Amino acid sequence: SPSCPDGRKRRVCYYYDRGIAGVDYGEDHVMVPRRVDMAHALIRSYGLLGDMSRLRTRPATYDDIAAFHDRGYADLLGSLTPEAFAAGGEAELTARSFNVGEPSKKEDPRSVDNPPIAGLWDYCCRYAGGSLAAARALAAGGYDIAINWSGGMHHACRDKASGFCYVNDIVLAIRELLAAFARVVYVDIDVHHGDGVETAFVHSGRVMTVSFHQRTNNDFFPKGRGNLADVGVGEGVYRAVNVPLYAGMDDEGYYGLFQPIMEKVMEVFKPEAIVMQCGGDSLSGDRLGRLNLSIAGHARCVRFMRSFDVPLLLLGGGGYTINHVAACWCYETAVAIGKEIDDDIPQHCYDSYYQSQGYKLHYTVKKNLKNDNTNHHMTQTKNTVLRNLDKLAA
Ligand code: ZL4
Ligand code: CA
Ligand code: ZN
Repeated sequence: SPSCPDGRKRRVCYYYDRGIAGVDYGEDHVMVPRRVDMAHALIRSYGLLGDMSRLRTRPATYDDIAAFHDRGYADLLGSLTPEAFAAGGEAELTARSFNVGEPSKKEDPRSVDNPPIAGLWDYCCRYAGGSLAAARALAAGGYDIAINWSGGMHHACRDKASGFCYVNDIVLAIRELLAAFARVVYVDIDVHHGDGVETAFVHSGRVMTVSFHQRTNNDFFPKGRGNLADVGVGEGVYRAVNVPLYAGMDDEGYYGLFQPIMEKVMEVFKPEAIVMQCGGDSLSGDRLGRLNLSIAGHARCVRFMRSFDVPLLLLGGGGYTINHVAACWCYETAVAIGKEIDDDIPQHCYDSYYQSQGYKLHYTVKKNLKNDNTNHHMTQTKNTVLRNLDKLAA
């Protein structure tokens, strides 16, 4: 059972790089890196910066990135410019072969998940550098919790971009942790399946990956991934855990799965470090996700993982209603520190973004949204996962 009172203070370090806020995926793209700047501005306005050390670090290097990624793909990321892409020819063809700038509808160049953005390599090196520095801070033992809200890009593959993600900072950070810790658990509460991370460690006996996500039957991304029956391969059998959920999932149902499953994971796998991807697209009212979590419900999962008093790396991820995401990550920063913060958002540079939620951190979730998760489905899912985990118990 959890071993440390919630209220106890933890040594927390925090990575923030202002160079990420200006990154532009395109005028009407749903991914808005400025949300990390909004979260940072909130964190500062609540006075939380004084309770954490700021992680200053160099951006990741080519070699850091090529430790996991294919060199041909890293070379493409390092050399591609929007101008070269637009000029067509070899640059465009190469980029598209790595799923960068590849439109889903041939005739609509805007229908691109992974655009050839200006400053792409710099962006990747900064968010990946933050996750690597955070992992190193935990490995060195100087901190209990490390935070990088600009990281959590869980879909990036060894040799291609996917789902707005170019470099998989999570895989890089876990590899770094494995140099110091025998076993690492990865838990992913983004509304999408953490496919890139699961694939990277699907054979590993030292990394357990757990994803809670909206079901990916036909329409939801990434198609065909994250089924209850996907449990890992070889040494990794029963070390991949997938918890598919239907639309409309509320706080109570979510925690009713999260708490017993993660408690069992901690009991049978005994990880020495935890990496948590805190994608804010599982929140109620997200532009892409259809779950119905409140900020309190989302953060309760963070508080639960914190309670084990095992080195904890907190990362961002998705989140497409940017005022909700920024409020959520600010609140979760306070949870990490172990400090209560007021519901009234202090006056600061972005406060007009919070008008629609009455300038409150904890906005109200949808009351009339149908919850498609039946008690039967949730019980079945929980029991199947717990039975699989039992097979790992000695
Ligand atoms: C958009 O409005 O399911 C991109 C992407 C750009 C601008 C205008 C173009 C409109 C939603 C998404 C057409 C967009 C069509 N613009 C996008 C199979 C798809 C091919 C691309 O949170 N079209 C692909 C990826 C997912 C698909 C989700 C989640 C990341 C994370 C971690 C990645 N891709 C169908 C969709 C828009 C856009 C509006 C979009 N893309 C929604 N879902 C996807 O897990 C960071
Ligand atoms: Ca997930
Ligand atoms: Zn997502």
